[in-house]
Amino acid sequence: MKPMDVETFKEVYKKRFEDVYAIQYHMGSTLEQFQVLGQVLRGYYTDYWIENNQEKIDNQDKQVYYFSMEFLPGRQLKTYLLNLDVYDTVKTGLTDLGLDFDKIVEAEVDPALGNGGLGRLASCFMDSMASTHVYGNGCGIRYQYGLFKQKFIDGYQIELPENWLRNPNPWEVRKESKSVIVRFGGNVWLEEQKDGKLKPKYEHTFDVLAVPYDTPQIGYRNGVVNNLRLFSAEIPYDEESKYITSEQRQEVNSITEVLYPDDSNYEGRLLRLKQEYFLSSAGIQTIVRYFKNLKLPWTRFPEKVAIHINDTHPTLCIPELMRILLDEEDLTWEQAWNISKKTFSYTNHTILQEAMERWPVYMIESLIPRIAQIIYEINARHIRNKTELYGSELAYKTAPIQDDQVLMANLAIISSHSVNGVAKLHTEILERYTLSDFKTIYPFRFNNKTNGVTHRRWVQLANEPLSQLLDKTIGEEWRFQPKEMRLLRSYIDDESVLDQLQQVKLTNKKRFAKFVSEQMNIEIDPHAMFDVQIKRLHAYKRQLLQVMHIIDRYLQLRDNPEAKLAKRVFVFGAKAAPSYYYAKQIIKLINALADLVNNDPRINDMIKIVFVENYSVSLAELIIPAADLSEQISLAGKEASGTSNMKLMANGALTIATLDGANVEISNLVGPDDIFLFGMKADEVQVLRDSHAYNARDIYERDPQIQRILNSLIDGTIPGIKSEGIDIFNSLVTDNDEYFLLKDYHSFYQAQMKVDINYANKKSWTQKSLINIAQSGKFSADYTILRYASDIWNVAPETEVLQQ
Ligand code: DL6
Repeated sequence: MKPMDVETFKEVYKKRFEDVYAIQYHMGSTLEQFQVLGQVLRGYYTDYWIENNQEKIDNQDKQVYYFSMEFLPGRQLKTYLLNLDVYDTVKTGLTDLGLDFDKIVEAEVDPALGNGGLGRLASCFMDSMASTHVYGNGCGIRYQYGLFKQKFIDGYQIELPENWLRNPNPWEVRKESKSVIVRFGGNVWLEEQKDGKLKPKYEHTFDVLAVPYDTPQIGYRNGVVNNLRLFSAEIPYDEESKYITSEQRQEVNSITEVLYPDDSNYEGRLLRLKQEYFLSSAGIQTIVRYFKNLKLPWTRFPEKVAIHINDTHPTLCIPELMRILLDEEDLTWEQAWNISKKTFSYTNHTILQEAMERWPVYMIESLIPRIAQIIYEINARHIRNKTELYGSELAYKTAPIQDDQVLMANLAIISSHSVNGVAKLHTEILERYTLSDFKTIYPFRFNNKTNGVTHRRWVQLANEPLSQLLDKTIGEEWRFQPKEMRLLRSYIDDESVLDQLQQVKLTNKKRFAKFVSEQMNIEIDPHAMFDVQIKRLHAYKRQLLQVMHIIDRYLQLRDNPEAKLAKRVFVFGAKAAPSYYYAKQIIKLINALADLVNNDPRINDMIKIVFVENYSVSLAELIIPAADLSEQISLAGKEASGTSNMKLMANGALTIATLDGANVEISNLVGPDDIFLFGMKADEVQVLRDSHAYNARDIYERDPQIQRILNSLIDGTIPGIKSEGIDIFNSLVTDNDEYFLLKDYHSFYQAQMKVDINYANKKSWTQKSLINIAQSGKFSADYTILRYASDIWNVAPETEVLQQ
């Protein structure tokens, strides 16, 4: 990397500040300071970026394109500083200049261009691709408004628009010259050419300009700069567009205006379909243009390009590539199909039926008629070929079109060369149940790629005290090779290291407690156990199970303030989809319970509830290092993987978990003594559900502990709730408790009591924490990416990062 010393940085910064704002550098606002720092950094990294782009063309290295409707990058500044190896230089320089580094960092807007796990994973992957020398390009949408800003008013969630572009974004570069036209609607028909070939003709289409904005993705101290390209919809600058009406103008703008605020429920809205095609078409056209510059025959396309589809949302990439190859490049169907299949791969992120995308055929037909024709052809050929080989039943069951709907997962699976799940258990469930028909037809297409997280953001940056302790104890190699964190294991009996680890945790807890005191006016004791559940609010994730547990403790303490229970701070961070009424009721319940518990002198502050508003990547960076206990309590079989489980583990939290998603792998790595497992296993859940024998009311009526907890929802114990208490009570008792909370409650409670006992023994708790940290390196997204690179994308990065 280029050297940058503190004095040079200071001079460059001051000069730039004065040039831009025409005032002395120390007179500027924090936002101005951030903007100038952004510009200085940009001046520093653009050489690498240009070089990398040129090398890409010169060397013709295979490129990976990662298509995702969501990227959730968090603030970029610290990542850039760290990865460019100028973190200390810049921090010292700014401090020398009398500026507040932390405040400048906070001036950056945290772009919420994703809902949760899926978008955050995409961003971890971007960081890891650059850091492991995989030439990866992100393709997404530059939403003008990200995920809504959550406010609590009287305990209810209110959604406000999140205009993340309110300040200039110093990292992005508008590449107007690289814009492409995306065509919607109109009529299309096939016309015979002189050579006898059929070519589509279009009329009355509605054309939209897709303008790319590029943001660099800088590798960790390796000089690699990849690209995240987000497309924005604009009106084309041609003659005809002069006559565009204001409704049409609004129609264009709306395409990239807002991110759909849901991650677990499929919403068949036309605008969403437009967004999906807009991204797919713009991205694929860009790739085709790049490939054509290489001047290679089309058969070599899959040698130079791998296209990955992050969940089914960008599946229209497949018929879009087919369209271009057939209509514009004159390839035959067989040629185009072969190229396409070798190029695409797809990741499934959910088995929730309600999240599976399916679009009515009529919608696709009217919005993108040529794409509809291609999907019909894919469907017809699939049925024909597979009927011959496997019989018509299997052929029809796996067909992309069923009941006048296009099933996007089916389309993605039959048109890709690889389909992967995101944790071992999830992939097993896909193969055995959800996608078993496809497994019969394509036995070798399925594979597992357990998710990962980047330790650069989640440990090196979020937890500097821990990072310094690791450096001091095991050396710095872990920063390049997170697996080397395993070396910490040998310090399990080292009193000094254990003491220091406790100090690290306390420092982080104090930092969070200060935030809670200043921002929420709640005083929490940093010596209490910080028990954390941070994730989207969804019934299957079972925040309500934790609520039951809190009510249980509260009632016990109210009866007997001397009850032998650990002092705990329960931390929640969760947004509910605006239309998800039940989830919003649970939010209200948590807030009402917090009001009650936090202000009841009878329980001597033994319980505090902190429900942070507007949970985000930046808040996660504050909460995770402070966590003692990580709640991963979804109903087994429902959470595909989870990634907060990995981040919390890496920061020394112990996990209380069902054997769901990647919890299974965490449990195997740390061993049964260093995780608190409870509840039914996925196959037991399946058996119970299939048996139709579950009777929640029966449990409620026979079990006094559960009865007391549930009654508190309806008997006025929690004064802040109104109809929510009754509705939630009914969901559990009357509607038979879809996610088996009552069934798992006792096992959960026992595990929580075990947590209390273990927490009382500080030394052994810290030893367990140490083991969790030591084992967490295996969940580095760097290794996950290397597995995608070798098994799926067939790219061989020149990297020294060890494979797992
Ligand atoms: O793979 C990333 C992430 C997993 O860790 C979560 O377990 C899973 O729920 C989430 N899936 C989605 C599904 N969205 N849709 N559709 O967000 O993916």
